[in-house]
Order: sequence, then structure tokens, then C-alpha cells
Amino acid sequence: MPKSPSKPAKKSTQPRYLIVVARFNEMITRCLLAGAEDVFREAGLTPNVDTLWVPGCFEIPTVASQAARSGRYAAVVTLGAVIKGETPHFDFVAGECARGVMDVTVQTGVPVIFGVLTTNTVEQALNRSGIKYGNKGRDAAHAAIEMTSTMACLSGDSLT
Ligand code: INI
Repeated sequence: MPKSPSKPAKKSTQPRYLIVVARFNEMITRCLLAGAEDVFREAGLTPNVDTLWVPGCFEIPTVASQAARSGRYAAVVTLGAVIKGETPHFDFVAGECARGVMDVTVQTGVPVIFGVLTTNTVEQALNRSGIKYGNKGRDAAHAAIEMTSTMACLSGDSLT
């Protein structure tokens, strides 16, 4: 029997997400990433999630900006951990990362979620990455999914 011609692949209409995760303080950021991945998996969205690593939180806005402007992503989740040291470096890294993320999200209209811990100690960071006070990575993924629906409502599309 002749083979029927293969159908062209259907283009996915499901929203696509990017997770940008900082390698600095990797012991903590891996836990944040696991939390975010769990949420996307629970929502059945794993095939629609890409992950990119960057050296530290200072590099997050650059990648988030490119991703938001690419038109590929419904939302970008940024994950990192900035832990206060003995120098003002913390303030520059945390402040510039937060400012950069806010600039990108407001300028592009693409939700860029701030899943970056800024803490005084490693213990505080661990407690917020799954040990004691929830997982900031999970919260960030939830925020991305919610904001995707919110933006779809605003543009007149419904995801349901
Ligand atoms: N990057 C972090 O993600 N967290 C930190 O706590 C941190 N501190 O403390 O220095 C940090 N620094 C690296 C920075 O993000 C850049 O990768 C680096 O300065 C190169 O641009």
C-alpha cells in the first residue's frame, strides 16, 4: 500500500517559557531551578520550557532582554541568588539585576519574573530554596504561568 504523505508538523500554540538561571551560588540556584521545573511539569508544560545558564545575576538582564525581544517566549523566569558579602558588590549585582529585569519587562511587555534571592546569609537563601520557607523558584514559575494568562486576557486572547 502506498505510504500516505506525512502531514506537516502542527505548530504548537502553547506558550513557551524560558528559564534564565545564574551559576553563581549554584548549590542554591540548582534548588530554585528544580522548584521551577516541578511547577512547569505539574502544569504539563515541560516540553515548552527552555533553560539557559548565565555566569551570575549581573548577566541575567542581557539574556532576558534578548529572549523577551525574540518573540519566542510568553514569559521569562529569572533565577539567581545574591548573598551579601563584606563589600558593596552585593548592592551592585542585586540592584542592577533587579533594575535590568524591570526595565526589560516594562519595555517589552513580556513578563520577566524576578526569582532572584537577595539575602544576608547562605542559610537564609537555602531556607527560601526549598528547605524552610518555600521555594522562590516555584513561586517564580507560578508567577510566569499566571502572568501569561493575564497578558492573554489583556490582548483579547484566552488560554482556556
Ligand atoms: N553573582 C550572583 O549571582 N550572586 C552573587 O552573590 C554575586 N556576588 O556576590 O558577587 C555574583 N557576582 C557575579 C556577577 O553576577 C557577575 O557574574 C560577575 O561580576 C561578572 O560580570
